[in-house]
Amino acid sequence: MQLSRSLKNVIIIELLVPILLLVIGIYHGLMQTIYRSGAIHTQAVAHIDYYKGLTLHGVINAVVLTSFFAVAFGHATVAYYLKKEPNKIASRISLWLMVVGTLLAAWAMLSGNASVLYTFYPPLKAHPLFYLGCALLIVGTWIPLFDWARLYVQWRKENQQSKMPLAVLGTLVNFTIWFVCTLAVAYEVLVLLLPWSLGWTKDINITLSRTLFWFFGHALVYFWLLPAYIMYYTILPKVAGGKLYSDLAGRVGFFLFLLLSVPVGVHHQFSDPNIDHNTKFFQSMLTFGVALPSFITAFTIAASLEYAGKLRGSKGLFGWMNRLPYLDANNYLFAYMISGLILFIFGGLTGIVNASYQLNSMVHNTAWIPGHFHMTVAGPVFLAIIGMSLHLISTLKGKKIFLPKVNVIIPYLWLFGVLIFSTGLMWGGLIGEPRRTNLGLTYLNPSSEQYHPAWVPTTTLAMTGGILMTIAGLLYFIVFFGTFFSKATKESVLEFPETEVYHTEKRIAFFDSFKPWLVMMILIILIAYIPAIWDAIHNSGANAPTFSPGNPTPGS
Ligand code: HAS
Repeated sequence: MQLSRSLKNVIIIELLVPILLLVIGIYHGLMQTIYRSGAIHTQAVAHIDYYKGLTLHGVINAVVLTSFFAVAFGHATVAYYLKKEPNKIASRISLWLMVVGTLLAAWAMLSGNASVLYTFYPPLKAHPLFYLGCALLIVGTWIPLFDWARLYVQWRKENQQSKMPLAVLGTLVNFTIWFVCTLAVAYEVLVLLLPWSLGWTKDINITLSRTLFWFFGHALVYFWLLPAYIMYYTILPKVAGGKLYSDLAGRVGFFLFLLLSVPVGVHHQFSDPNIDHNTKFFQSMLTFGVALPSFITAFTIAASLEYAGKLRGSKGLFGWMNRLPYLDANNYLFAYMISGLILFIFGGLTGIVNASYQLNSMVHNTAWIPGHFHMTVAGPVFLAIIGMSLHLISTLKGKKIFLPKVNVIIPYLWLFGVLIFSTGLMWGGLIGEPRRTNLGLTYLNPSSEQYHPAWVPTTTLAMTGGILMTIAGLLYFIVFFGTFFSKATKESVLEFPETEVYHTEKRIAFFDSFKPWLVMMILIILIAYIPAIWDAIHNSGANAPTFSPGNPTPGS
């Protein structure tokens, strides 16, 4: 399909900006592992201290990369499947709001005025421009949802009998979740954080801020995940050489995410004493519920891959696994997606450990947690993003992939890197290793009285994984920019490998309409969150003053 020049440029810029920033994001990832391993015993390297680096790492990789990509991929998906282009002016306004927001937040972080990590929990305070930048970035991502919804309504009128294309359903579900969850963080930023940061208010309600953040924060992880799921359902079976086992399973999965992605945020606050245990228990149960669409996906995609393997001549129960096109350089999307799926088996299982109310108290705030989330957001999410960014850049610019044989091994290198890295973190977490701590200054410094040798092997393992991940990242930059700057050899088109379905399933109106699901979504959110917000307002005690190293406890 041909795209207008305007939309093509918007998509290309939305892919390019975060991949450029990713150079900084990946560098700071490596630095984290080095600081933590005790290989260096310093507060800062090249004038960038540990927490400034960690903030840059989290914000660039987890917020900027993912949201720019979701919008770019959403534009591409909607245009491709509905055969209708998003509005030119709306898509440009959205892009520029996102770019300006990112630049403001980047200035605040790089100048050392916003070392508050990607969760920006008060009483850590950032410069007002950091909060403003985040708000603009979010508003920029809202605009496309309304435009795509308009295109979908038009399409529906013209195609009354057809099922909504699965990729479009996934995109609209994802951005609806995003819109709803970002309302809470917009309130947190505009009503609580910004006035406090501007000095208009002196202190802040910590539990309320955290509760509003996590209303957004866990739905955020599904906003990261769903573009990858759209690819697993609509592209992966095709590039594997098979068909999608069930399109209906995908629809059920996406609608379950719509219901359950938001009302689970309190599972990040099991240790917050001011929220009632009944609310925590209820949201813990809903968290097990939100694993359901992923179990459905695991089954459906495994069945689709098994079918592909059988078509390729596999024998026996698990023979299909040996027949898949793991190293086909012309079919590299398969390598990126399967590596992400393999990581997600472990990322998902560790998530279920976190969700278990009692087990959570063992792992909360330990290195186990980054071990879990690197097998999710740095697994299926990251690999799908970078694989698809390369695909879109090469097809939209009509370029051949630079170094295709190197390209196809990058995801496996990343996969092994993350497995080693996360094993180190989780092992460390189970023996008490804290997260978000420059261990090299104290616990991993033999000359410190706090030296804790039990964490030497765990952090060394994590650093080894981090080095492998960095090598994979560097190779990716070579392939991506090599492709971007090479001479165009083909016509510029928007194309996706399109999966066929294994069997035609009846159109079920319930799974082809948003209305009943939106009503259920709002009801479940109200039931889960009214008590949590009530507790956050009424049980929080006095507001807290701004954090400083000497307050609340004297810094060393
Ligand atoms: Fe999580 C903390 C629970 C999924 C990200 N999570 C985090 C944080 C992040 C994060 C960033 O309940 C840290 C936040 C912070 O900074 O404090 N998480 C879960 C649960 C799930 C889950 C139950 N998380 C994700 C995803 C993320 C993500 C997805 C990013 C994209 N998480 C938690 C909890 C905490 C938490 C607590 C708070 C912990 C604390 O105390 O702070 C579930 O959605 C997971 C369900 C997934 C599955 C896996 C299905 C497997 C599939 C692969 C199949 C493979 C095939 C290939 C088919 C059940 C789909 C086969 C072929 C071959 C060849 C082998």
